[in-house]
Amino acid sequence: MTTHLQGSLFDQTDEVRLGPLDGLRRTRLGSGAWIDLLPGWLSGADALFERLAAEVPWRAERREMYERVVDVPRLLAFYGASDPLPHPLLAEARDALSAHYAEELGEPFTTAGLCHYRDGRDSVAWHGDRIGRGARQDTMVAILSVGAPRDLLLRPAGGGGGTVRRPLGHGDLIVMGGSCQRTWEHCVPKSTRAAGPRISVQFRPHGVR
Ligand SMILES: O=C(O)CCC(=O)C(=O)O
Repeated sequence: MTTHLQGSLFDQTDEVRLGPLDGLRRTRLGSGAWIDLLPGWLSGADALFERLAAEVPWRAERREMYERVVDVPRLLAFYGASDPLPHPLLAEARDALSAHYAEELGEPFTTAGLCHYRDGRDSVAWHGDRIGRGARQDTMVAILSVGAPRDLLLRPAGGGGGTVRRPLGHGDLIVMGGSCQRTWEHCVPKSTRAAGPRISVQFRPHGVR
């Protein structure tokens, strides 16, 4: 079942456009991890949501868990470095992020992973992006969210310590950097409240998954 997006009252334009990145605000989480946040980076986010929801070739995956094969509770799509992205705005966002973080990251963002959370039953469990270089090296993962806000939670790896909660949707940008993928973990928990659909676009450098 797919729920319908209740659009933002504050962003009713159909023109999809990125704002400047100079409003990014950094929060240091500890152990060399940080997040940068820019609410409402994108205007026309609802229009982009509708296009991506309708046009991306979404995959429903299944995985083995406790000796059973279960549905992965979200839809997925992945675009490698040489794959054309499904909307020109995403290439613009990737390139703007690469330029903004060029000095600090030392390499461009190249891949885009897309996740479609159809309603509050869709989720992703606690994890760090540690397939590849993120397991050993500092890196960055930038996430642009469109559609209805869902909470992204962060906590020190293995649990314990405080949890950081950021509701993300409607064109918000978060960038996880430093040691964040190694020393912290993140998740999008299921929501018992009526949650509309959200799509997240994760930009990563080559060799980080
Ligand atoms: O949807 C999000 O914002 C997080 C996605 C995520 O953590 C992942 O796919 O690895």
